[in-house]
Amino acid sequence: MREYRQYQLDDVCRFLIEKKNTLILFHVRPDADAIGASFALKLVLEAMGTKVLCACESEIPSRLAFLTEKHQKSAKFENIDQNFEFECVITLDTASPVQLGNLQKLFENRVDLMIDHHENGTKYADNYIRADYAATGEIVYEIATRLVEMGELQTIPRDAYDLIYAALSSDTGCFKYSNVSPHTHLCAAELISAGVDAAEINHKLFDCKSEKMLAAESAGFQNMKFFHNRKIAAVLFPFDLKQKLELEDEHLETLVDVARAVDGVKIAMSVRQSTAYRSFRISLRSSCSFDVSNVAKHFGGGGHAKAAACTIEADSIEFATRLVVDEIMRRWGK
Ligand SMILES: [Mn+2]
Repeated sequence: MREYRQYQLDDVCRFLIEKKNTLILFHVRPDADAIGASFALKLVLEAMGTKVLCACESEIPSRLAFLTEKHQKSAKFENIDQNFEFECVITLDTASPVQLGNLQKLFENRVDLMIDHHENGTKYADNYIRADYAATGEIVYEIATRLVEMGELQTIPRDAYDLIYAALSSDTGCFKYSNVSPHTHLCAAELISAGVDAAEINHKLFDCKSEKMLAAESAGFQNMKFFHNRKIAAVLFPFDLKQKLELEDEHLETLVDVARAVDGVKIAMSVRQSTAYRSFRISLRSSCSFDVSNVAKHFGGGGHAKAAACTIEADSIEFATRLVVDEIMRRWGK
């Protein structure tokens, strides 16, 4: 296997300064960190005279469109200008090539630089990985700040601050998760000093949900199963339920939070069947020292110690759930 170079911050900056046409890719089912970090970097590079497009397998979920609509009409790869002659490809917040979804085939060996904060990813390009950072947005802020210090960037664009704040807040559950460090708060403080309306962004990210999302959470609560003395809770969401309630995948993203909110639950999961096929999307959250990223990795997925995900093929949703619970139990206490 090819050895990839590990970049230092200044290597990343020099790389970004040299390139004049850049394609930024981020992971499927994008969250506000993937989106915020990517679009903030786009604005920073554009301020330096670089032409940049951001792209992803899927469209920006409608509840996060407020972050991007001003900056690019669509982020779905097939909708972006197909005549764009990019000279380099950078991925953000994308820990393994699989996370590029259907763009994997096209780009797997064409990524020039991966910028990420996942600890247990698969390196597929020269990289700058800061597993000590809570969000990829934290890295982009560091890059932008350094570019200003170097005199390459006059000032960080105003909208980039909002995007970076959204990235930080999103990946820390509004600064609640254990990945939050003093550095995360210091970044957030600087962003707020620069004029970010934290209350407004957090309201949009966390407090308001569409009626469809709430309908999904309510149905998910009715469909919760407990294991291991109620220390493990799983919300099962089969395809027929999704159809019955006329929901899209993006409405099912907070289901795992329902399981996580139950008093006494240490490991929460959601098991989502988004099509009629026997394929199940598993989201895992840990509220204890148990590392769920190893479980996700066992099934070909990945993530962080406290939040991870994978996709499983199984004959039924119950069986898919059982497979994951068994794998958790096998590792529990080891
Ligand atoms: Mn992230």
